[in-house]
Amino acid sequence: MNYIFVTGLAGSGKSLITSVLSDSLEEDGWGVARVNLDPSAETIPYVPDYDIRELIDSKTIYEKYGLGSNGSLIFAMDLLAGNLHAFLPVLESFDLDFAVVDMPGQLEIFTFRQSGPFLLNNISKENKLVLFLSDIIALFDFQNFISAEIMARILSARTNAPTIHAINKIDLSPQDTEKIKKYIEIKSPEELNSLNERYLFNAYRHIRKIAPETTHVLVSAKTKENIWQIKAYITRVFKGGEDRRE
Ligand SMILES: Nc1nc2c(ncn2[C@@H]2O[C@H](COP(=O)(O)OP(=O)(O)OP(=O)(O)O)[C@@H](O)[C@H]2O)c(=O)[nH]1
Ligand SMILES: [Mg+2]
Repeated sequence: MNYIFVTGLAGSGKSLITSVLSDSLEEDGWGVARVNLDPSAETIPYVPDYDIRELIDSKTIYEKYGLGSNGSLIFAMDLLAGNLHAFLPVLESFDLDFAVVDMPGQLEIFTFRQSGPFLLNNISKENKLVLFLSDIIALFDFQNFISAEIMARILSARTNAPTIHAINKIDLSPQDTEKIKKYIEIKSPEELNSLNERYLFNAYRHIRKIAPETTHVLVSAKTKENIWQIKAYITRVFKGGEDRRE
């Protein structure tokens, strides 16, 4: 089974895109498992084939150990990393083409902790792809855009997986969509106005060297615009086609 791990900024649309992308892959004839690996999720917009909250939820941790909401989630992910045997066999029992896995929006588990990369690497050593989501409204200037890019690259490097940086919610702002397209095209620091932007861009260029390939798509989970571009990349990465179910 090929794994698509949906990560990214809090509230960027990870759960909605998990639903929309799974439906869309299914419409193309693929077998898809919808997996919720977010122990802090309150409601999710799809019917999960597996839901980690059956095993552990942040609210119980919060009540039991007296941790705050962020601390509870981090503790829950540590527990999951230490107890793979409790849920991995269920995922492995799915005889399907793809698992689309909805992850928590707390990026610290991927950037500063071992649990995020450990989970991704142990759930699937080879056949995985990271779908990293940002919210177009959060990327309102170049510094925010490049910060999201850096996060996406760090995740890619730490999981050694190809990454799609999906800038979501383009339905909310056609002007910002045009602006982001220009940011994506920037190739050299000389194209930037301020010293801060140039330094950040240079930092990004260095970080890019340690990451496998990443690509960009500008999408809307709400209107489904450009979801096909995510599917095109996914099927290319996994060299899909051979085991397609009709
Ligand atoms: N307009 C618009 N709203 C969206 C889009 N995608 C998601 N949303 C909305 O954004 C809000 C957050 O979406 P979620 O899917 O819960 O986001 P999330 O990344 O899973 O959030 P956390 O798990 O809390 O980090 C919801 O109200 C969604 O309906 C989009 O493409 N356009
Ligand atoms: Mg969510």
